Parts: sequence; structure tokens; C-alpha cells
Amino acid sequence: MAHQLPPLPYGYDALEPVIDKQTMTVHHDLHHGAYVKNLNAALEKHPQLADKTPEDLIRDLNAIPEDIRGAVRNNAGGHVNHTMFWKIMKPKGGGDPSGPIAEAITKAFGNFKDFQTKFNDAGVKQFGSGWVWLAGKANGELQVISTPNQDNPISQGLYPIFGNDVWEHAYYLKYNNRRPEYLTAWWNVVNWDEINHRFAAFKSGKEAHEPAMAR
Ligand code: MN3
Repeated sequence: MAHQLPPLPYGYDALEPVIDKQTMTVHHDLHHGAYVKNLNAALEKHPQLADKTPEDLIRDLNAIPEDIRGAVRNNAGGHVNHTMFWKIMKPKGGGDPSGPIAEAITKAFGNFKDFQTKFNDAGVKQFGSGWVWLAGKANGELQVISTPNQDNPISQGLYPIFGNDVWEHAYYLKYNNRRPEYLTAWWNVVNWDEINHRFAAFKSGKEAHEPAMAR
């Protein structure tokens, strides 16, 4: 069965005023929709890959046939990234983290504010399109990284605990060129319950990711 665009877990206007309805509509339906469509089109040429999850496809890109490697990198990456992104946000989210992720952030970065500063700085400094992440290493350490385009930490052997989208399509309609303002406001819609869920999966050494997809 082909990969499918998952529905947004809330309304298009649910993250107002942090993220406006028009941005959410275009971002989910058109941008994420296109990644799914383009991924399915690329995979048609290699039916042996049909049963792989999008995470499996990007875990070892060298194993992907060269003629579709770029398309898989961009579009399976885009699919995995956005599937996570919708879920790690929610209306009336934000606030200080709680539970195990709060303890882990304090241990790794000193305190939540310093972590946010580090995360936002990495997002501002990502040149052009990309993502900023809290990623987990195989030895359990946490780090803030950024990736270009739709690259996901999975392709570097890291676990994507959560990330923010710093492509202009994620914020330009409302924030124009003010990416730092978007990065700061975004914390008000973060879903710490879902992030704790992903962190627990990382700590338990399970598959690096949610079965991202309703296939
Ligand atoms: Mn995006």
C-alpha cells in the first residue's frame, strides 16, 4: 500500500496565533502532501521497497538505488519529519517540560532556558531550509543539531526526539523573514506529552521512531 498523508491531529486554526491557519493548511496539505506523492512516485520504479517504512528508507540511504536516492532522501525525509512535527505540537501546549524529558534536558544542558537558547540559535543559524533537532545518540547523550533540507537525524544514526521546521514555508506568511521570532513563539505550541512518549521510546532502545505512518 502506498504511503499516506496523515490527517492533522487538530484543526488548521488550532495553533493560532502562534501558527496561522493559512500556513498550516498550505504546509500540511500541499507541502507534506507533495512529499508523500513524490515518495510514492519514486518507489513505483523499485517495488522491492514498497513494504519499507519511511524511517527504514532513510536509515541507510546508500542501500537505496541511486536513481531514486535523492528523491527518497528528500521525500521520505519530508514525510517522516512532518509526521513527527504535527504530533509534537498541540493547541495550548508549551510551558516548561515535565517528566523524564525535563530531567534529561536539565542534565544535558544545565536548565531549560539554556537549552531553548541553544536550540533557537541552531535554528537561526541553519542557512537556508532545514530543521533544528534535539537528537539522541546511541550512548544515550542528547545533542542539539540542525540538518539541511529534509534530512533527518536517523540518517546519521541519531534518534530524532523532536525538531522544529525552519523552512520559510513554516513561518513566512506570518513572520516574514523574522525566523528568530517564530522560533521563540513556537515553544508555546510544543506538546511535551508526545515528546516524553518519543523520549521513552529512545530510552527503551526501541525503533527510533514512532511507526510514523499510517500506511
Ligand atoms: Mn515543512
